[in-house]
Parts: sequence; C-alpha cells; structure tokens
Amino acid sequence: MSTEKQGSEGLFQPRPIKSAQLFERAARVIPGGVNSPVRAFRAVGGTPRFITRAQGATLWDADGNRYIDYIGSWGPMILGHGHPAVIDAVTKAAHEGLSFGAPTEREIELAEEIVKLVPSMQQVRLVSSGTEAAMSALRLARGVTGRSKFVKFEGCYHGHADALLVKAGSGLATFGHPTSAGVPPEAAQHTVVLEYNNLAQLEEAFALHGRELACVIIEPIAGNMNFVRASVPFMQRLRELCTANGALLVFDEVMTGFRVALGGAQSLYAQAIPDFAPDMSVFGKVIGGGMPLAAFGGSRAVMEQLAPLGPVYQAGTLSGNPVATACGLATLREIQQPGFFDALATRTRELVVGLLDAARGVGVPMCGDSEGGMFGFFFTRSFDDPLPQNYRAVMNTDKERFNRFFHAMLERGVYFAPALYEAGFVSAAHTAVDVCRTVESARDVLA
Ligand code: KE4
Repeated sequence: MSTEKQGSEGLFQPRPIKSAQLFERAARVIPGGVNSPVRAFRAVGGTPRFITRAQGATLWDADGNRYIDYIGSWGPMILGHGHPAVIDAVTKAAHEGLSFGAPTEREIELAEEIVKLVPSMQQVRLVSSGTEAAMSALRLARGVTGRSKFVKFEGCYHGHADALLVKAGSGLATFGHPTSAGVPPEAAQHTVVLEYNNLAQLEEAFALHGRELACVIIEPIAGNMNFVRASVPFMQRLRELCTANGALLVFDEVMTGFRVALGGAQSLYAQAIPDFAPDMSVFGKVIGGGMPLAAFGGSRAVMEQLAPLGPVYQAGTLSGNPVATACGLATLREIQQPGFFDALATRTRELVVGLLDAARGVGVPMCGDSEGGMFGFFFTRSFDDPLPQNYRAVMNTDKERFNRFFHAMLERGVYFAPALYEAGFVSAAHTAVDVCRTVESARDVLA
C-alpha cells in the first residue's frame, strides 16, 4: 500500500506530525525555522509543510502527503519539478564543475537568450537573487543619472535592500519610512512611495520631484499584492513622465518575466502602448529555473556604466554560476516551444474560472485574474467589489476567509501560497485533472 496520501482525491490529510517535529527542530538553529519568512506560514497560521521531494506539479511532505503545487518555488518552476531536459543539463554541468569564478561560454549563451527575448535590453548582468538584481539596478540608475531619489509603489516588493524596504511617508513631499528594523531613516530618505495605479499621486510626485528622480521601479503586474495589474493609462503616463523628467523606468519582472508571457509583462504593455519599453528590467525566478540566478539589463549605454567599464560597482562570487546558468538556459529553451504559453495561459485561466464558478455557485464573493502562468484570487466583501487596484484594496479583502480556505485546501492536498498577498503559479506539468481536483476541492470547502 503506497504511503502516499491521495489528499487531492478528497481524503483529509493527517496532521503534519513530522513537519511539526522538523519545524520545532529547525527553530532551534534557524531563525523562525525558515530561511525566508513567508515559508513560516505566519500569515495563515499553522505548521509549514517540510517538503521532501517534488515531481511535475506535485510536492510530497515529510508525512508522506502529496499536494498539487501552485507555488512552484514562488515562480521558478514553470516547467514543473524535475523536467528531464533541465535535470540532464544541471547534472551534466555539475559534473563539469560547480563554480569557477571565471567567465564561461554558457553565461554568454544565457545572456544572448535573454536579450533576444527582451528587445528592450541590449546587455544584461547575471546575479544570484532578485534582491541583488533590483538593488543593483537601483544603484545603476542612481549612478547613471547622478540623482538619489526614486519612486516605488506601496504593495510592490523588490527584495530586501535597505532603500527598497520602505513604506509611504505621510505625504508626497515627505519621504518613506523603513518597513524593517535595522534600516536607518537616512536609507529611506530618498524613497518616494506612491499608491499603485494612482495617476493623481504620480502627477503630483513628478511635479514635486521629477527632475530629482533617478528612476521609478515598478512591478508591472504586482504579484506581491497577490495579482494587481498596472492599468494601461497609468503605465502610459508613467512612461511619459519618466521620459520627460530624465528618470529611468525600471520594470521589476522578477515574478512576471518569462512567466506572464515569453517577453514578460513589458511585451504585453508594448502591445497596448506604441513604442513602449522600460529603460531597465530586473529578472529572476524563471530565468534560473529553480537555481539561484537573477539578472538586470538595459541599453548598452546604461549597462556599460557598470564595473569594470564604468563607475558603478557591482559584483558577485557566484554570479553566472555554471550550474545555475545551465538550469536557466534549459528552462528558457523549453518555454520557447511552440504553443507553450498558449497552453499554460489556458490551463491557468481554467483554474481561475473554475474557482470563481465554484465560489459563485455557493454564494461566496470571489474575484480573480490571470496572465500566462501567473494568477491571483481574492475573497471580496460582496459580488460587486471590483478586482483590487492597489494595496489598500487588497488588504480590505476577506483575509479570514482566505486563511480558512488556504488550510482547508491544504488538507485536501492543494497547496496555494500561504499568504493573501502572494500570487499563484501554474506550470506546464499541471493537468486538466489537477485543475478539476482543485476546483472540486474548492467547491467542497466553500459550500
Ligand atoms: P529574491 O531576492 O527573493 O530572489 O527576489 C526578490 C524579489 C524581487 N522582485 C519581485 C517582484 C519579487 O517577487 C521578489 C521575491 N518574491 C518573493 C515572493 N513574493 C519570494 C519569496 C520569498 O521571499 O521567500
């Protein structure tokens, strides 16, 4: 008899005994028992599941429970876990050498692939995390413009560099406040935080600071507010204001890049806005295929301001790591297969439509959206509530119902992101049966 619990077939998962024991043991030697806070389930409560292995769209935890995985390592696993072409590439690369600290041809191949797929970039620098990429892009924007101030948006997350861990000040004339202890006020003093999709605030901020801004950094589809799109008029005006004021427009596509479309979110805005392109872009997650790899890029003129050519310093021992680049390259090659994104987007849309139909069928107000392999859903207060357009609206949705839903689905073997403000991800390995089981479980849970 298999030890695997077919929870997604409606059998309730046994209590996570082994995970609880591991969590207790972990907390003795790792702060909070995790190496990244969101994994600790603090937003939803309960015991985080300690995962032992994964294959395709499935995770197994230490108690032998199996889950349909809609986190996908927070985005990287777009092919599903254990894709043979990726595993082969990583295995071969590992045998050739784990790290050299010297240039390799594969870094050139990956950089060539990225700039081929993202025509707004002529050059790209590879790094090891999205935080490092966003931090470096900010430094480069400041170095290129000679300006210190910049704009970010409430609800957008760009990694944990000091200047980016900032929340809105009391007004547009005042600067942000640190969201974390240990970030000195002077590190936040140049950060202007605006409300996402708020055109009036954008105009006012540029009227006040326009010629002092190094850049505006934005998640074009905000996956750190679950799933909120920047409206086309907002994005068009943002592009115009950046251009008019000499500020660089930086697209943080760590989550959306190669996830919502082959060309990222910027390719979607370029369809709606003539000649649209950001000045710099930040990538991560999918481009590493699950290994530590991220990147930032832009025009040659901007990027050649980086060391060793230019005055803006940036470096990394494991940047362009040969095993990580093999993983990323194999992943990027697979997602270019004909029809890949059409199939992924269709599967993802089936999931969201199914969930919303299930909720409506039992009288539960719910809204959701998806693009490519990324999705989000919200439990609203009424059926008339629109999709949230900013952080305040997201936080006004029904968190308590979300948290109950999360745990009830987890018990049924469906693993959504353990936080109201996180996006979800579908991979090429998710099947129609996975979606059907998920929707049926949701109908049970919400009834
Ligand atoms: P990393 O440093 O975690 O690789 O990337 C930071 C980052 C930058 N930009 C965007 C748009 C991001 O979403 C992220 C990281 N995303 C989170 C999930 N919301 C990673 C999960 C975690 O923090 O453990």
